[in-house]
Amino acid sequence: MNLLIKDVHLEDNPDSTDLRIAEGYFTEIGPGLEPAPGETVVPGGGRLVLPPIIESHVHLDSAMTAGQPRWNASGTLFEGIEVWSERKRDLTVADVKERVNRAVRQQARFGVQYVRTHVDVTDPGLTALRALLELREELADFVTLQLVAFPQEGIESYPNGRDLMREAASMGVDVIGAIPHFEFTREYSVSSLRYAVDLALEFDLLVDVHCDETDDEASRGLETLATLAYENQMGARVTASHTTAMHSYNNAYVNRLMRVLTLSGINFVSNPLVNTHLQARTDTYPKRRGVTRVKELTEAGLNVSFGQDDIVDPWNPLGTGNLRDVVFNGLHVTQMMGHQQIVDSYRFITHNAARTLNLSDYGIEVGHSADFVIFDAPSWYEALSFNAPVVGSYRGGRLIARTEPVEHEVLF
Ligand code: 17E
Ligand code: FE2
Repeated sequence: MNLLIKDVHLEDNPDSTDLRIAEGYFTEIGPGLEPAPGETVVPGGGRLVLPPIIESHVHLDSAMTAGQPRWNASGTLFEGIEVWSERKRDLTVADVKERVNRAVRQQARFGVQYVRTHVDVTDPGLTALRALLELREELADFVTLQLVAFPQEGIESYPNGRDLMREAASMGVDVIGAIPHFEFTREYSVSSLRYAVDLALEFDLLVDVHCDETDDEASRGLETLATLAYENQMGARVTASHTTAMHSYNNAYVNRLMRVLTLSGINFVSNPLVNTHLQARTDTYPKRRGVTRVKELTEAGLNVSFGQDDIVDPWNPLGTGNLRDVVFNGLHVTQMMGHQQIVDSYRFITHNAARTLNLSDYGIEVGHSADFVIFDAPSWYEALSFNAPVVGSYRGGRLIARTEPVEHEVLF
């Protein structure tokens, strides 16, 4: 179907524009386009149009398991890992597929069309990975899934951890993970990162590490990861996720660290909702926020995106998949509430995340696939502040999710 979307605000452009779509691609973008024969006209009503929302960090294999077999009572990362380890023993391919199918449809409601999901491979049967590999194909028309081989219980500290990572690489994952702060020793932490980077180079894959997700200021996986990325010239192919220890590093150390971070050009993913909840659980008062230095990294020109991390699982029983909530929380907790910072913040879940995922052909441009979302608000500022729904999510020019705008009536 050929479409003419009339009168929308593209990203942060205050002027109204139109989008012409033929055979699933954008063919013309500009104001005042006239309908062509056979075209269906969709009135945009001055609403905001963004490129598809990107979830750059989530664990779909554990989605919808909160309370199974028990709840995470302490609210710590480590109890979450224990609870998941118990639940993991009962995984079947059918169980994982049923839950992930629900989770991606929930994400679709919020305009998500790209998802990088960390799949736990510290499982001798690699059950979750087998399920996700099937889903990556089955769901490809609706969502692009990027799979990370994620060693939740360690590469060096889990039986056959290295072999499981290698098997996952040969089965066809997109990204190699690691978890240096969970390894038994600092030496293991370093060698696990070397192993992960070498494996990624061997299989020509990306790297995304759960890096220093702890309040321990001595957790310094990041300097090793950035140095390996720099020395191997991997740049944007490498991502450091969480990096919450950076919140607790002393400023003199961060000043030194910033040099290699900048030289390396790696990406960062912050998960502010989850890390404000999981971190600083050993603090009394005052309590640290436990979120990486998003403002300083951004100001230094480094690429940062935001992720949800969890959808109703042992780490966040309240995760919805709606990245608007993540940006909303993230701006507050990182104190990025300047007007321009708010206006720019959709980039954390669109363009910045696209760089993290190494997407090519992302964005609303003539010649690109007609993938976009329409919010029921005229601008990102208003969409964010009034929690406006995504009224339409289009992929290849086809409507794949829609929400009726909410009507409010105040009776005085
Ligand atoms: N596993 C982990 O190591 N860290 C997290 N934040 C989650 C799972 C959600
Ligand atoms: Fe995570």
